[in-house]
Amino acid sequence: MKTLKIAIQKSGRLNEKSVELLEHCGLTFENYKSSLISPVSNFPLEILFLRDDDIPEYVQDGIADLGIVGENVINETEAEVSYLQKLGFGKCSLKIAVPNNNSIQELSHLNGKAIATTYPVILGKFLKENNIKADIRTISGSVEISPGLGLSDAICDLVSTGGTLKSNGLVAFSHVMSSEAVLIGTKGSENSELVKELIQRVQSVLRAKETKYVVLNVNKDNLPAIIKLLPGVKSPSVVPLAEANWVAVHTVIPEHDFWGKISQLKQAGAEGIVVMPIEKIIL
Ligand code: PRT
Ligand code: ZN
Repeated sequence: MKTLKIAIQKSGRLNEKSVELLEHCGLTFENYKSSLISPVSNFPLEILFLRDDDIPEYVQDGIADLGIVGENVINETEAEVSYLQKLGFGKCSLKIAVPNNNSIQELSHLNGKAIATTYPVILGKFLKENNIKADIRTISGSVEISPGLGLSDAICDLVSTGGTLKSNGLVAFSHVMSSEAVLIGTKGSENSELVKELIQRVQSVLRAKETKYVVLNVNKDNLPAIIKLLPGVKSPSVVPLAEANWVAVHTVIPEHDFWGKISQLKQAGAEGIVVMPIEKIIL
């Protein structure tokens, strides 16, 4: 059977979460900082540890069958790959920012100005789409200090918390793209049975992260009201308790409306609510 290769970032912001995701998929491998390639002992897969910038092209050319990388890097390299699954981490936005109190406050003000970035391809397309003629200055890092040094009027860079912009006296005024880590594959790789199996495992881990397992006790009189509040995977399991007329309800609750749902359950008579993380949900 063919052994697949998956490329992940060797070190940096996506490394830890990528390794964690593969481990949660039940894959066993050594994660030595020094290794460039690590075989998985319980699945026909090898993990390649690379610079994130190289991952899209390795996957496009089939040197790796799969990769985990930010959408920003895929778009910048313009690699022809299949998007297999968004992964929900490494979230950030590519934004255009200018020094505080600057006269540049809308896109048209960028005409004739210099913008420093490490994303010349994405920025170039964005400016073209918006009919702006600006001078793109491609630099390899520390973009945020370039206006202060007089190298540019504006910057185009990734923002997550906004702390870096703030501490450099910059303010964002235009959103270029949103990005998160994605699982990509060589075009056509999605038809391979092994790749399908891996995607299924990844999806079951992601689904589990989005939900919590909840057990609560309730008097039978209040059970109909509680059940109405619980969508569950199918319907909740109801287990009798030693105390007469009381039952335990087992269900899953989506993470996004978790606290709202818990307070509704309490109001409807739920007691002794226990909440547990879920490892996987296999549908
Ligand atoms: O060595 P290698 O080439 O592999 O890594 P790298 O240094 O090129 O990338 P790395 O590890 O910094 O980032 C990897 C990926 O993480 C990026 O391609 C994005 O997809 C994603 N990501 C998410 C981010 C950020 N958030 C982020 N905030 N990448 C970079 N930043 C930087 C940004 O450039 C700026 O300097 O963080 C600063 C801003 O952060 P805030 O929180 O102050 O706004
Ligand atoms: Zn990089």
